[in-house]
Amino acid sequence: MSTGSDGVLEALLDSWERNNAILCNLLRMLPEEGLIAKAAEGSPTIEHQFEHIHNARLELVEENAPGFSVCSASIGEIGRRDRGHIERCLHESARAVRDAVMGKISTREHMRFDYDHPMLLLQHMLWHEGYHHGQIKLALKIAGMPLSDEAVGPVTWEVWTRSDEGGLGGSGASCLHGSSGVAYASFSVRP
Ligand code: NI
Repeated sequence: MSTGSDGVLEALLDSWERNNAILCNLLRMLPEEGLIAKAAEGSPTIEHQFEHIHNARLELVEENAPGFSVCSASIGEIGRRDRGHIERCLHESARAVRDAVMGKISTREHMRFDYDHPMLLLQHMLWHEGYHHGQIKLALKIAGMPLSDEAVGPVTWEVWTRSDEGGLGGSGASCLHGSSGVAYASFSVRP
C-alpha cells in the first residue's frame, strides 16, 4: 500500500478527531449514575468500557509503533468516577494514536505487528469505539437511564455531518460542530 499523503489523509485524521469528540460528548451526557451502568450481569460497567477504549488505544500504539508511544495517562489509577479525568485521558490516547499513525506514514515505516498500513490502526479503533458506543447506550437503556436521540444526536451523530465552517473545506478541530449548529465540546488532538 502507498503511504502517500494528500487531502484524503487530512480527512481521515479529521474523522479520528470527530470520533474522539463524540466519545467525550457521550461521556459528558451520561446521567449521574451512568458510569456504573452495565448491559448485563458480568458485563463491564460504562466506566470500565471507557477505560478499555483508552487502554486499547495505548496498547496497540505501544505494540505497533513503540517509538511513538509517549502517553502514560491512566484512567485506572486515579480516575474512578471522575469524568474530567477520563476525558483528559481520552484526549491523550487519541493524540497518541494520531501521532503514531502520522509518524509511521511520514517516515514510510510499517506498523510492527498487526496492520498492513498505519491508517488501519486508526480505522480499527474507529470500528472498535463505534461498537462500544452502542454498548454504552444499550447499558444505559437496560439500567433505565436511556439517552434519547433528541438529546445526544446533535453531539454524536451530527458531528459526522457537514460543519458550519464548510464540511470538506473545514479544517480539523475548527469544524467540530453538528449540522444543527449545536456546539459541542471541541478539542484538538493536533500538536
Ligand atoms: Ni472492546
